[in-house]
Amino acid sequence: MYTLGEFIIENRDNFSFSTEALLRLFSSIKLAAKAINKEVNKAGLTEKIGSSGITNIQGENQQKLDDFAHRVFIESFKSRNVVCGIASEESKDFIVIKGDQKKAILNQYIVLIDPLDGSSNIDVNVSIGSIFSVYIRKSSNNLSLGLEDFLQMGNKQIIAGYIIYGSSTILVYTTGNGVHGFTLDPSVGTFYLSHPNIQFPNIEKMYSINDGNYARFPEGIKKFINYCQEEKGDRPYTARYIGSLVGDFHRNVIQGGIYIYPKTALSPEGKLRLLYECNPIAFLTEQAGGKASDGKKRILDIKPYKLHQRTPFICGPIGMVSKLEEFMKK
Ligand code: AHM
Ligand code: MG
Repeated sequence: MYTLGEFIIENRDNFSFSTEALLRLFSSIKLAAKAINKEVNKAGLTEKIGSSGITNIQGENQQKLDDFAHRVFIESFKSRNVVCGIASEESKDFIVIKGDQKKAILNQYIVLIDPLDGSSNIDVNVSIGSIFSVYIRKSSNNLSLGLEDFLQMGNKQIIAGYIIYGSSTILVYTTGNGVHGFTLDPSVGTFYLSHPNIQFPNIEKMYSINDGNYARFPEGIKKFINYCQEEKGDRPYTARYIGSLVGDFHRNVIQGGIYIYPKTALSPEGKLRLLYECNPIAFLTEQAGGKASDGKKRILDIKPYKLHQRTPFICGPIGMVSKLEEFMKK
């Protein structure tokens, strides 16, 4: 059984960038994942549940574990001489990391993270996750980092993935050569390959949407929900919604289902953030043989204009997403 490190080395020819950089990046991500996993697992026993008392840049009530996860990721990227800048859901501006100048050749990766996604589920023992997305900086190494290094289209991502803290802890990633999942064995603290080459199955089984917002959805979305509930005759789609993007996506990619967070009258641009939620999940979706859209166009081709930009988000099996797009056109 491959460990994550062994798998990366074994498949190094599939990655067109430096294997050393990839190993350094994952060494940071694994360390952060293990530290967050440990804290999440004992959340009820420590002081770490509940609100931090801060309203974050999203205007949302930040949880203590959101802040903890954010700081853990920053610290674990700092010492590895591979990441020069980080943008996080929990930080208004991007963060510059000054690496060892002698390792400047390595220090050119940009990371965008949602350190702890599904925050509303923290206090109630429901699956939560971390999401990451990696780019190569656009500006030249001897210049300061600028917003343009972070506002890259999703189709320029070189790595994307997530960690789900669920019944077990699983790290799933893509470098553009399929999607692979590794389960943490907590007794030895190692991630082992458990889900090689994840692909959406050939069954369309479920749909995931917060239909408490139904009255405020665009007409096309309402029609698609009706289609899921009525038009499949005696075998309607099953509704499943956790309220953690990572958890909903992970289930849907394994069992066959569509995730939908449309714009609503209250969130006219949608709720989810393009750069560190939608783009990485869209990259994984496409690599798993699915489709990711804002209802009209491909997520990975959206040109970002600000760090915390929101977008409507739909991802799932190609047939289901295309069907939804048809309803949106009518
Ligand atoms: P968060 O990053 O603040 O946790 O928000 C993102 C989450 C997604 O994980 C989830 O799919 C969605 O928000 C749920 O929103 P809602 O409660 O409106 O259904
Ligand atoms: Mg989130």
